[in-house]
Amino acid sequence: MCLGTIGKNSIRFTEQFFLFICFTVIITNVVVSAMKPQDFRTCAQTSFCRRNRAYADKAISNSFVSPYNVVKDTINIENGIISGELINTENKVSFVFQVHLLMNNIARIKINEKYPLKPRYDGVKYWSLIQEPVNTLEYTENPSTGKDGVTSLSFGVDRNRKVIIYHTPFHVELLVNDEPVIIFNNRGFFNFEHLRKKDDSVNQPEELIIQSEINTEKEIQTEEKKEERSEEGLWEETFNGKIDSKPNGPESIGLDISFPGFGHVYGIPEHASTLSLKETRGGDGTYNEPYRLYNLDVFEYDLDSPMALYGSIPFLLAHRKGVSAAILWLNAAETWIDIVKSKDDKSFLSFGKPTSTSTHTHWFSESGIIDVFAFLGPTTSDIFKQYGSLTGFTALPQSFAIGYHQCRWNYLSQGDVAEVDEGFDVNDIPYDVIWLDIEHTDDKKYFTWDKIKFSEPEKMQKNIGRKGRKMVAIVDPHVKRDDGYYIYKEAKDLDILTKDKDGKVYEGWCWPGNSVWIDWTNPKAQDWFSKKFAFIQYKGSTEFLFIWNDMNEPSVFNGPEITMPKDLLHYEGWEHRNLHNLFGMAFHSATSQGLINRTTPNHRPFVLSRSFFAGSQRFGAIWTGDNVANWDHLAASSPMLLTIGISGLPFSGADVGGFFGNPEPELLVRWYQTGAFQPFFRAHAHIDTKRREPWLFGDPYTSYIRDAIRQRYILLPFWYTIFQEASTNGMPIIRPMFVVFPDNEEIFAMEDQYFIGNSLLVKPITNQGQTTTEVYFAGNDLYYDYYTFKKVQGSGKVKVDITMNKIPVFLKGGSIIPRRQRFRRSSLAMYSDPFTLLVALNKKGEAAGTLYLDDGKTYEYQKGHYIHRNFNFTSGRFISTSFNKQVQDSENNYIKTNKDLRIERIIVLGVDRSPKNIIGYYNDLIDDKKELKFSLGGIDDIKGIVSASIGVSVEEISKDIIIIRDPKLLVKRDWTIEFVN
Ligand code: NBV
Repeated sequence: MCLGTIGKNSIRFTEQFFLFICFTVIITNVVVSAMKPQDFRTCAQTSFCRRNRAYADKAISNSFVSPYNVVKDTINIENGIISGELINTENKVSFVFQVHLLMNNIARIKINEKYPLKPRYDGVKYWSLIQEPVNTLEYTENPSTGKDGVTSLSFGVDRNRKVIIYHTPFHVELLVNDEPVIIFNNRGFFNFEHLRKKDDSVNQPEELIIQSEINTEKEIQTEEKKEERSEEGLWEETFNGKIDSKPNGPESIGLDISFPGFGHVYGIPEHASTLSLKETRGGDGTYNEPYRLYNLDVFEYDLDSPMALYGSIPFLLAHRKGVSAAILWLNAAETWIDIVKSKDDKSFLSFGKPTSTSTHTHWFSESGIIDVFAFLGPTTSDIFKQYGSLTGFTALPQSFAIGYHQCRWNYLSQGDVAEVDEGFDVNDIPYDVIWLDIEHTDDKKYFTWDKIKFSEPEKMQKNIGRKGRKMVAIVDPHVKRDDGYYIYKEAKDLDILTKDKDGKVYEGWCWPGNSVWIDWTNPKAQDWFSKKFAFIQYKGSTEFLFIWNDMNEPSVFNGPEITMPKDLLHYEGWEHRNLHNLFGMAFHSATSQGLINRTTPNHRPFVLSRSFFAGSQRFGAIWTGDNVANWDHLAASSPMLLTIGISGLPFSGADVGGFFGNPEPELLVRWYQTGAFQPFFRAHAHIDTKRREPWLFGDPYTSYIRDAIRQRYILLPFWYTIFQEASTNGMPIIRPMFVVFPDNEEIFAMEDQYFIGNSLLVKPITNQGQTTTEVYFAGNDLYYDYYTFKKVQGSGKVKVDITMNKIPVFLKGGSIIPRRQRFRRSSLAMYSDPFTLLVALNKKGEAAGTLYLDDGKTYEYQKGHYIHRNFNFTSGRFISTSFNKQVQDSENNYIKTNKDLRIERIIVLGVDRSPKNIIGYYNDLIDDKKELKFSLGGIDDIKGIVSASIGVSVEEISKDIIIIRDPKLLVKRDWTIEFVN
């Protein structure tokens, strides 16, 4: 088994690794090979999951009535908060609840015990929210408020949002234009396990255990397993021989949340599942397990599964024709979500016709409080903005970060790095970043360098930097327990290490052997760590070096489910179980702050993280972890990234080529072609795989890969513009079909094609030897083949022939896309290049688009030092105006240093007749009109642009295009181009 872990390429790095893995395998039973489902708990092996599912089963029986009622005369309405008391009529435990009506059509429900034995964790908000949300005072109490056991208020600017609180039993409806969109506790699954003493025998939720025994009988067969899920699950739980001491006993919270009339729900990443989420309790083609949110290191993960993966965002979006609604379940403890759908539900019949399917979700977390945000849209774009206003919008990255990244575990030495870097130049392939995995360190001590293989790290980085490129080095969260290692020593002395249940420093196994983990939730740790990236502290680092955070779920080789025990102790004594899912984000946050701090003026950080939570978008990009080099994993990358993107974290990608295994050349090519159209574009490979730099495959494959990467670079201005927009309005960068066409029910579940922004339609090819595919052209408008500029004939599903050199990409009529068409070695080398504007007219002969530019590096843009153009083509007039009202052009540092940036070409698609002439002028020099050179499908002009269209010959390019040559217009100025007939 140990031998099997050593591949041909790993020889250089080592016996040490070999011994370590063998050792690890022996002591921990962790094998670096296929995923083992038995390493991870199922619902039936998790006591609070069993209990809450069992509670739900009990609640749907006819005789059941939820025991939670509003206590008479406790309701109070003040400053946008409705508060009151609840009582569990069965055990007489009291709770306090608050419904906050917030700005921007958001509502929040909080429920906690009134007299908890000790405080329950309520700290997630400090990590996920950018500020305490502001209550709205725009509400009107309805006349019936307080009477008949119902409290109701209308809120929002137009008072067209409504909250209705039913007192007996307690449930809450949220309505938009008088139609309920979200209902809490509609099915009576609300279950709040109050804190109790172990010897308080009256107060144990035993009947539920008995109920769950019945429910899970079929799933649990062996004696051993029976033992694991015995009643002790309440006060102690054992999994794979590891004991969770559970000092607080049962403390879970559960609530059902229904979406009446909504047939589709999306979100709650990270799962290798479908875009439109599946049902989880019974029925054909559904899952038997709930979707699980518990950040775990699951390498070579199974597809089409609700199993937990590396990250968690407890955000769920429901969509139906005409309206969207969403919720954020603000809890970072282990969480499970059951989903069922009902057809023709009588109580909801009038809503969401014609499908009249409703979706019912059931959320339960192991600990914490109930704190749920409801986003009342009404459109998906409203929701993205509402969610971003709470948790922050994605940080605008440095521009290099959206170029192509070359990674593998590992580039073996600085010589190897230099050779790979050179390989890109020799083969005329652009790239921006070369990555170093864990082997670059001295004995897995992050912030250090292997003294022999990376003896001159600064020189190495500067050589890369000289070409306008960057490096990324890995920094994992485990720290080698070695007194000679300064990171360990300092962290120990500062007393910022995570403790075990008895208050001693927790030690576990990871890459360096015996390791400790910094407690990222401690403000002192955040502060200390964010100084570790100063160039004088991180020896051998330069401004060309950026960071990769891996293993931050955290991955602990000998921990339960390969992660931290839940009873470890963090800052202020909080148990790990309360905040497990945000631990990785806290590390990401400290790292990203470290990169910001290291320069004056500050530069934008780039930190890739594997683990994530609600709010991670503020700290950097994420990727989908250890996927596999096969066609199914390539196909799965689309729904996974679409899901993560609509959950507020748009800067994401999947390892191009697949991490495990050796992709055949065709798969690798198709993966590059797909990755070039996904937000984070990085090739990566396991240490045991064969080398796969793009030129190792020979033509035609190397050419196909070169073309795919070049397409990424041509479109960088377009990508950067969409990133900037995402950073201000929360729109996903790649968008599912339902986001762009919210009224077309046929495509609500479509996940194998998507849009970049609203303009480019992409259909990845994910089958071997495929020669045709079906593309769905939604809406009643024109589409153009992105490469030939020919109009697509037909709408709806259209069969499209495909070739090996590219995947189908189409431009939606009505869009204007900025491109830079000169091939260079990196994005920085293109910094001053002129632009080509692609104008794709719609049926009305109109188009619109934008272009955003800034220095791509600093925060100067926040002070207005950027260019943001608004392009509009109507009635034969193409006008460029500025969105930037923040500073005068004469004061704009970006404009001052980029004053000569120009438009070098405009291509207008969908024109079949030539205007008499075309004139151009600056809007403030209306008397100085110039006639512009142009042609209608002119061969020479087409020859000039054909290199940007992959594998397409001059003859194949549409003749119905106008190409305006060098209009001599500067990007920074307002101008007009007129077609004169
Ligand atoms: O650091 C080594 C790898 C890394 O290459 C990969 O991208 C991560 O997802 N890391 C996991 C740890 C080992 C995985 C088998």
